[in-house]
Amino acid sequence: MRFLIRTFFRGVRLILTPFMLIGERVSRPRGIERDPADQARIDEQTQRLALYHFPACPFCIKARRAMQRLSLDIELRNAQATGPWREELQNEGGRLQVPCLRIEEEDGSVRWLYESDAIIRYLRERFDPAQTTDPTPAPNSPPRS
Ligand SMILES: N[C@@H](CCC(=O)N[C@@H](CS)C(=O)NCC(=O)O)C(=O)O
Repeated sequence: MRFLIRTFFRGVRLILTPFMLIGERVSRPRGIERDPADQARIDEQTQRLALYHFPACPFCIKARRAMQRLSLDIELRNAQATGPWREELQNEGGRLQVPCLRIEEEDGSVRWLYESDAIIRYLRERFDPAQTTDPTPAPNSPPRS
């Protein structure tokens, strides 16, 4: 029975995947524009971030759209297929759930942030100039510079 249910959902996902990917592409939000020096500074910071995702997961699409809106060049690591990213997410992150943002802190320590809403909140707090007055900081958010 479990096998049938899993196969059913796998089939649904297979059918929906191209539509979701096309939808994401055609409705890609316009990213905010920064002056080149600011963007270069942000690009340097985002080198320490990586998003573990599945291409057609709706929660991942939501997180990727937030990244596009904020013009963030964050490495995407596809954890759907068996491979190093999937293993790393499971072993080091603690569970196989996407999206998950791997955050390398200034001191070299690594934090794994699960839940699309928490990820988006973290990115907005850190990189959205319009959010800097948000009175409710994300858990463990870094000090603002
Ligand atoms: N509440 C979570 C839900 C995330 C979620 O359900 N992700 C699914 C993919 S869409 C997942 O990781 N499933 C694990 C699996 O399929 O192995 C969020 O908002 O990030």
